[in-house]
Amino acid sequence: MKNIVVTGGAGFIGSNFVHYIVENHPDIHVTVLDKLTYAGNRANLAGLPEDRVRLVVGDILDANLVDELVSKADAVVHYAAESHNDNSLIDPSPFIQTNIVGTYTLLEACRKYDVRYHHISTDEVYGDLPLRDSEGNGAKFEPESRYNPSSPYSSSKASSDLLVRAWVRSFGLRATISNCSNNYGPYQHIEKFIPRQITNILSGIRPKLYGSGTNVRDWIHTNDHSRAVWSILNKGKIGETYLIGANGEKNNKEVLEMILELMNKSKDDYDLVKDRPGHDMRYAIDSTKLREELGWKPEYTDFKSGLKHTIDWYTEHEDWWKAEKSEVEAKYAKNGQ
Ligand code: NAD
Ligand code: TDX
Repeated sequence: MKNIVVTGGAGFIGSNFVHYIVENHPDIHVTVLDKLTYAGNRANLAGLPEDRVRLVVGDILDANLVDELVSKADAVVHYAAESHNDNSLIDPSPFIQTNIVGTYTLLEACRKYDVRYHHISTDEVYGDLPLRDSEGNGAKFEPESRYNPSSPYSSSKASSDLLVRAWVRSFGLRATISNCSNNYGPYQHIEKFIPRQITNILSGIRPKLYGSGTNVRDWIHTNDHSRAVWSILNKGKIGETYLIGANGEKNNKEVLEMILELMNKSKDDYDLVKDRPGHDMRYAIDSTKLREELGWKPEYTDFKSGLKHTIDWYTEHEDWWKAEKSEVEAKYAKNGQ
């Protein structure tokens, strides 16, 4: 494998993967295909060597462009997506186009040229789980868990996963799928929970917690996600689904209180706001298959320390997020959040 196309490589998790490749795999050339939507940012790839990384600004729905790039690739790693649940509740249309039709466009090109394809997906395709019982016991998602998505975002991702499965079975496409839990780390768009709260505090705005804050997310550092994707791309079994998670379950209130403490604010210095409609209660990943079959394990096992580094990054990179802050908050305010 020498030439990899990374779609969505100017977004949060995709750009982290591109950095990971450049730093760890000197023989690989990456072509990033990214539309640079509101969530994509050239700055996420700044400083990377031009002879190793090429950014092609374009749409995964552009079948001619996709055909041209895929024809020269050894593998495609598909991150590009509309990724925010709250946006999907306001206007599902781009989610259907990019996440479903865009994936279809890539699958057809990979089928035509017999190119290895890895599909980046989310644990949200499985719906949600009840909170743990009083003894702390609770179910987790497994690769065979039933698909049961809740939002336009998660149902569009579930649809794309099913297309991949069908292309493997019907056309013999050499594909794998990974479903990862909630990522955190630098370069995450400030519409998302953790960066929104950090940049609120840095901007003198009170953090906003949906509902009562008891919803649980299973946090993983985005660097650990990138390492897992690399393992699956190279060692994963064709046709298989791998779940990526780092045993990072925390409820939103706990995470927010940790951010407030790390930023020297009082633990109750936030607002409870309108809940998200259809808000998934709990996500939790069983990543045994990935750990046992491919030998992956997370390196970022201390969430508080990872969070502290993330806070430091947003504090030091105001120029990366400041210009967008008021627009993002105005959109939330219009929605009562
Ligand atoms: P992001 O919104 O930060 O980045 C998405 C990128 O895709 C942007 O650079 C954007 O410009 C690009 N893009 C959007 N539409 C496009 C199109 N039509 N053509 C080309 N490029 C387009 O998203 P993220 O949080 O980095 O998520 C990346 C992937 O990982 C998504 O597939 C998402 O479903 C999945 N995922 C995310 C998480 C998470 O916690 N954020 C967890 C699990 C899985
Ligand atoms: O201001 C907020 N207050 C709040 O309480 C925001 C923006 C969110 N929340 C809550 C909603 C969720 O329970 O925090 C939790 C995390 O919210 P998001 O950051 O929007 O993430 P989530 O909806 O869990 O989805 C994320 O993980 C799975 C990514 O955005 C998806 O792309 C990924 O598939």
